[in-house]
Amino acid sequence: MRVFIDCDPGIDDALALAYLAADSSVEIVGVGTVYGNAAVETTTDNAVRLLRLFGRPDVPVSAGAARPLVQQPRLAAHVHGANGLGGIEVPAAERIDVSESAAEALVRLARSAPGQISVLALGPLTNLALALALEPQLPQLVDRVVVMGGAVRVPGNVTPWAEANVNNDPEAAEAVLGAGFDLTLVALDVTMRALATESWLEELAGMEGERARYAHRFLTYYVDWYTSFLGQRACAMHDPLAAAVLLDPALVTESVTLPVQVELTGTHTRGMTVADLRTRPESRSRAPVVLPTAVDVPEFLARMLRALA
Ligand SMILES: [Ca+2]
Repeated sequence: MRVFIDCDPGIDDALALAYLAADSSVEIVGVGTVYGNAAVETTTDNAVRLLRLFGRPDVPVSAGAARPLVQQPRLAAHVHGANGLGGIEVPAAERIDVSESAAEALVRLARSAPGQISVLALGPLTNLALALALEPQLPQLVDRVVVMGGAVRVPGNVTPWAEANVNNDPEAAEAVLGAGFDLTLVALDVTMRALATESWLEELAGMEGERARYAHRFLTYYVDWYTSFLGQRACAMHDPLAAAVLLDPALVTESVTLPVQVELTGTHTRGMTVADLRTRPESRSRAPVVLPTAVDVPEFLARMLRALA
């Protein structure tokens, strides 16, 4: 499988990178970065460091958008730390010289191998929206797109209604959800149930090797923040779950297929993902996306541990 990863590392982004990097059947054709969990300069530097840490130093990293299409950026230093990785210093790595933006890189790669490249989007969707503006045929040129984002039939996280990636650039998310991609939306509907629990973290703590050690340090920081949110010592594995669903759709045990739009003008609900729940396809307002509603969480967590071994 050939994958382009667009991300804002980010602690859970780091785990998603580890998950994909550990699978020798995955060719990571490029990584794009975007503001989100930290500023884009930081997420770019983190992506370069993490790819080296996880054994993929040859993957080119293209810096992407520094801000959303319309609104001002809101960074998540309170969740991911000032350096985006919980203050944990990952060894510096040399960055391959890349002159293209993330959007330009994605368009070039998609045009060069029509139908062969899958996209994993783990941050605000600004780069994908910019790529669509450059190449309106992008939905036909890429294979599958898996997006971590949205909260369709559950509460939001950054607002009562909105999930962070969508809320960080609602206009971009709306463009991507309406573009006609073969798209799976790994939303809070499932990620908030894919929790790394205390016993899982203990198992990780007992593992040897650099990857496991770093992952445990990142997650310890993340869990400290999440504990106040969840009321238990655990954290939601948003981005790695999206990576796992991309590699193996069979991890999804239940899903619905429905059109999803993003609220752009609501007084309280801007950034909310709004689904058309009507069951008659002919009444639908736009092309549907796949929304997983249940996943095999124990199997996913077992695979995550194996990826870090
Ligand atoms: Ca992310």
